[in-house]
Amino acid sequence: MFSTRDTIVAIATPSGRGGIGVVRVSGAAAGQVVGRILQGATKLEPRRATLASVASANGVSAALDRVVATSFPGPGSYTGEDVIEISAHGTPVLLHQIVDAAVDAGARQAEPGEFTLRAFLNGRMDLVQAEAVADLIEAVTPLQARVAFDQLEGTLTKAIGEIDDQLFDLIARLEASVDFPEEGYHFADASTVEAEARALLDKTDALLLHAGRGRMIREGCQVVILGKPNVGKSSLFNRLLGTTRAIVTAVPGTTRDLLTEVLDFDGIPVTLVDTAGIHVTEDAVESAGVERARRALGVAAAVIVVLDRSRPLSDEDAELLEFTAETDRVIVVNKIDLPARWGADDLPPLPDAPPTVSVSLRRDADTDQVALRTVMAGLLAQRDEHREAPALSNQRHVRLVKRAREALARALEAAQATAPEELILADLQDARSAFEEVTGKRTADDVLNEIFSRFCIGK
Ligand SMILES: Nc1nc2c(ncn2[C@@H]2O[C@H](COP(=O)(O)OP(=O)(O)OP(=O)(O)O)[C@@H](O)[C@H]2O)c(=O)[nH]1
Ligand SMILES: [Mg+2]
Repeated sequence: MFSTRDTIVAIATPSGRGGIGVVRVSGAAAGQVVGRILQGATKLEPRRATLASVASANGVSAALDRVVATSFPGPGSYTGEDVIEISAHGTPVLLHQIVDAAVDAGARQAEPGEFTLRAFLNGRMDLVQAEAVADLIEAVTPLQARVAFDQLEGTLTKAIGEIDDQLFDLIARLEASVDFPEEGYHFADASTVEAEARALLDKTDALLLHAGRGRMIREGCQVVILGKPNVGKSSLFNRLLGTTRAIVTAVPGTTRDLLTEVLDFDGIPVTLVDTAGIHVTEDAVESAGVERARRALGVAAAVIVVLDRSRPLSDEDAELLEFTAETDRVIVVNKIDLPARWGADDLPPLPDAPPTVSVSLRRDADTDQVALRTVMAGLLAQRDEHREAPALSNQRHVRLVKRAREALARALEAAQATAPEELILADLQDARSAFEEVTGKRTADDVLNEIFSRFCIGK
């Protein structure tokens, strides 16, 4: 890994043009570096915006721009080090020249995520919060931003911290019992250990309870539209997106490949997939599309099965209903503006009783629109879920908390069987180390590399 002692510099604002662009410098030599490239401001007062000019380090060239420089002395800064932010005009060439000037003056170009890595290494934030910075920057829906911001504010850190404190306390008492057996006195008797292990397990379960939804908010999900040819899949796709993205024609087999678009559905980024109509075909291109449609089902969080009420139900419909039975699904009965050729009783028995809406995608009725949205929302919100933002959303965290949960379950089992304290201790310590990996109290270098390399430069 690169040195964490250098003074680093990078453009902190997005690439592209803007009213202002910010160059950030962090490290012990930040003051010296910036002092060499600023003109007209001999001293920057802490947290005070100062107007100055910026020039190359050797001072031979003319000034590059008029800027506003602000100094944030460590340890109270973002990185915990001395930080200086230079706000210049937001022109990429100019910002690069300022970075070059800072490099000539002794700074090093920052690696991706390096500012936040330093904040983590200097104890300004834990790993959960550092990851939340990346999530917040990447957020595309307001709910994603909120979940990330909650984590940045420390909600998950706090929840894990509480569990960790209790674990520590229990471990300490158990260790004392092991270390002083001759006292004839147990610092923690079996029933207390059992009760405490159970309480810890319950708390961990509570954390995991909404993790599924949390992941869906953070990573989004795929919803695949399936149906036999010509039932109105592409019409539905377009309707949900509110654009005419997919080609709709009266010819069956119009859609031949997968079409995907992302839409914000109640804060969840949903990748909607339109597919080729599923049926038996001799046409090589079309059958490849059908095969893809079947495969898309494999990664889908949910499916929308479209049925056409103006044509008799066929074997293809029955087959489709059968092979989607294992996935969360809704049924859209389309073309109700035309005479009905079948009714609800003609459908094969559907054990999961999927929500069903009847619509006409040719006409433009608000009632259809509302019905579709309600059904989709129900599908994505997972039944009795309350609307609180879940604490766990990151797959890395979920994996570790699950590992901690398993260790706690083993500890509880051992306590119930009044197993020797050493055995219970080993499981409790496993649980603790998993929790500490979430917050970064205990983390291998390669995990850090992996996490921070996902950032962009300047963050
Ligand atoms: N009358 C009527 N026609 C509809 C309705 N919805 C779609 N259609 C028509 O049905 C035909 C097929 O619609 P698409 O949306 O292309 O159907 P698809 O399932 O994507 O078809 P493929 O891509 O060929 O599998 C078009 O002519 C649509 O205008 C509806 O509610 N009522
Ligand atoms: Mg289509």
